[in-house]
Amino acid sequence: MAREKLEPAELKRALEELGGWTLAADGLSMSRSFVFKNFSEAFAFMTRVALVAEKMDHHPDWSNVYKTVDVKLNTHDAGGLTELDFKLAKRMNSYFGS
Ligand code: H2B
Repeated sequence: MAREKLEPAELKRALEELGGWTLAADGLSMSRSFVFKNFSEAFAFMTRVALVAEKMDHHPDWSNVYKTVDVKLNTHDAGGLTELDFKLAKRMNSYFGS
């Protein structure tokens, strides 16, 4: 199931395949910092992601300062990382362009 915590081996493989994200020391979340050219691009990214997140009913923990968007993903309901986090992270990578 998409909302079930991934096993350590699956998690390792998924992270390698995804690229650009860092696993937290406790292994329960992953993060990435996206830096854009300016505030408008950062905010446009957040808008696109917000629409997908709402559709997925899966929401990022994030913050924005000027042209930087810091994102932390995990599945609160599962207390760790699930397929949903990887699905959303993949979308973010593709909107960012890497
Ligand atoms: N987002 C994230 N990141 N984790 C969740 O467990 C989660 C969510 N649960 N968005 C959803 C909403 C849940 O609270 C609602 C009721 O479906």
